[in-house]
Amino acid sequence: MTILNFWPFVPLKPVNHLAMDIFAGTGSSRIGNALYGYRRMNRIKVPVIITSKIEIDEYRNIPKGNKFVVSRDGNGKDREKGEEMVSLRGHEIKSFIVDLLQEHDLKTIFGFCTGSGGTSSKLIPWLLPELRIDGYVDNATIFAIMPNISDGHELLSNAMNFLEEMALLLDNKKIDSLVLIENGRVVNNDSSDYSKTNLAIARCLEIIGRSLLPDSNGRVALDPSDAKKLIFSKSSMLTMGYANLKMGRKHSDSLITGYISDLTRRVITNNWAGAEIESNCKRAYFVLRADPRYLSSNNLEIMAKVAKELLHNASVTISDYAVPRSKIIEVAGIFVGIQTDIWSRYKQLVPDDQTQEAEDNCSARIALGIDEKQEEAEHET
Ligand SMILES: Nc1nc2c(ncn2[C@@H]2O[C@H](COP(=O)(O)OP(=O)(O)OP(=O)(O)O)[C@@H](O)[C@H]2O)c(=O)[nH]1
Ligand SMILES: [Mg+2]
Repeated sequence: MTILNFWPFVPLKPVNHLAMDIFAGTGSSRIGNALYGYRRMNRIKVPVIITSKIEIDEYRNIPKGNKFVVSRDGNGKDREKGEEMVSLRGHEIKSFIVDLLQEHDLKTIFGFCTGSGGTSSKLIPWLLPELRIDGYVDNATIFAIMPNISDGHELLSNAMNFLEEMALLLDNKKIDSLVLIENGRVVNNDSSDYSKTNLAIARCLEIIGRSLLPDSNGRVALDPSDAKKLIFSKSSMLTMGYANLKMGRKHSDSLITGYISDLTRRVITNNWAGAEIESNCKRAYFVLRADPRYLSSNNLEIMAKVAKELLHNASVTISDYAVPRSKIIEVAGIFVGIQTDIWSRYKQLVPDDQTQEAEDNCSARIALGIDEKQEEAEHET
């Protein structure tokens, strides 16, 4: 007698992570915590957080063993202090990261930092080239979260120095790519606590990450090696974009198609580096995330059409990821090979002799002993 086994044999798939995400400092770690709150993210990448003792426990979505305390309470936006910290603790951090890379058999690293902070803006640009030169990774990408133009001279001039250092790293091929994310360009930017900004950034990263995984039918919307080439792009400036729409009650198919084309347009025109990407973007990758009934070939074709109309010189790839019963339609995009005027925009706001001026203003007021209240009272009369 033959025994028929009706249960299909489903081998447990080993988890093959694509990359390591390192989040250093306050802003980046909060983005990392938001990102790894999403289901299955930790099947795509391995997260690591490097930040101060007073903050480390906030990041509950990151496994304990993947967190490293580098200071007591940060470096107070002082990049010189950050550099000192790197020379004191850098090699210890490096060996912590090397162990994790080897444990997970990873050769790709994404390092997140804020361009204006004291800790991350020095640590990540030191760490990634170190790992790359020693052959521990063969693809090192820096994700730089850039300050709002309202953040004040000190932070903007930090960010300008950071950008100059990034230009050197890229030109000398010490890193493969730089992804620029300007806080002020993220939809719903909320500089009072950044929670909405961080969620929008995390959504975008989650959608792009998940688009690389097979869906429940084992289908990958895109040839995974093509997608990986695009996402782990080398020697390029990149940026991203994200837009969503909450659905109400029933909508006609044509209305939905209109919404999707509008979201695609917004992702391009409100991209996160404020760059004129229409003429200079070389490659673009879009993902539509929605209930499966909205992922029709017609809707995907409309996205491609809108993207090609706006991005004249780019090769465009469209992908999708289905979430049954989702009430939100979301579009995320990556833009490769962009050019931006970010440094000169900051420069216009930061006077050359900023520090000198600040000292003079301050000392004159104190030297003349002007009573603030007295002065105000006189203005009022
Ligand atoms: N997107 C985002 N940006 C943030 C957040 N918190 C701070 N920022 C930005 O980050 C910049 C400051 O960098 P931090 O991340 O605080 O700096 P750090 O690397 O922790 O360095 P130190 O605090 O100096 O030790 C500010 O210009 C803000 O624009 C956040 O939660 N999300
Ligand atoms: Mg900090």
